[in-house]
Amino acid sequence: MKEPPIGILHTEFDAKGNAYTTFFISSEIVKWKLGTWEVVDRVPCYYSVGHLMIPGGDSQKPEGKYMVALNKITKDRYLPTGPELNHSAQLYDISGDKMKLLLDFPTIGEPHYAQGISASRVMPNSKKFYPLEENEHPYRAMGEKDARVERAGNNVHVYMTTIRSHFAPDNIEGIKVGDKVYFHVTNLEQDWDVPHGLAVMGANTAELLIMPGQTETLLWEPKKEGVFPFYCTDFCSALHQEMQGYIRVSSRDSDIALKWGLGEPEPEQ
Ligand SMILES: [Cu+2]
Repeated sequence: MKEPPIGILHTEFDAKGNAYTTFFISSEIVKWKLGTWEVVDRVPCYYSVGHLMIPGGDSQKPEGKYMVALNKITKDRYLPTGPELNHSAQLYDISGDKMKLLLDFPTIGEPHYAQGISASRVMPNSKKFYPLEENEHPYRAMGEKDARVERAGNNVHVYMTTIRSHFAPDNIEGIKVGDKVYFHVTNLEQDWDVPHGLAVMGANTAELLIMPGQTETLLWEPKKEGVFPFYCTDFCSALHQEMQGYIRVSSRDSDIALKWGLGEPEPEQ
């Protein structure tokens, strides 16, 4: 007779009235039937198995086709890269009577628990980008022609646009120490996975991340005179490194007029 499993840890369920329980010490997964409680299958895991994940496996509607076993203790399996090693995971097909190992792979940080959801539930609800024509942000700029800088007392509003691979405007002057500069950045991209970012040297907020079609605002309060660079902070194309600009800050009493443009500053518009 087979040894009994030891070190019971975690249980998940499939859609056919079966439960799957991990045994940390005997390193195995045991499949058993609800109601009759009989053990119907056992598979060894290569290392001490922790948690299990069956999509929906802890809900009223388990999907029950695949199961992932998460394995915390994986010494000697992967390259010794430092104090912590990769953990391992095992993917099983549980659609038949017997559990079938499909894949054994390294993963990072066996979590205390993991949850899976089928792609077909996520895909219809996922957004590729925000349509620009639906952007109702009060400080949006709908195209580069709309890009501009406006002063209202000590408040300066920069209506900025981003598209691969430049900002508009990317050269600004006439900002003064003590101004509150609001960068209202509209990402003009209308494509999947092309966010742009904005970081300005000396800003208290690290960066903005602007999704395609959206407008976000970063407040920058320059404390001293000088020329300050700003950058895109989200890798957006091979020319991402060129996606930058400069803003010149003058003394409070300077009479340098507000100017902005692409490349060289252009006369006030
Ligand atoms: Cu960018």
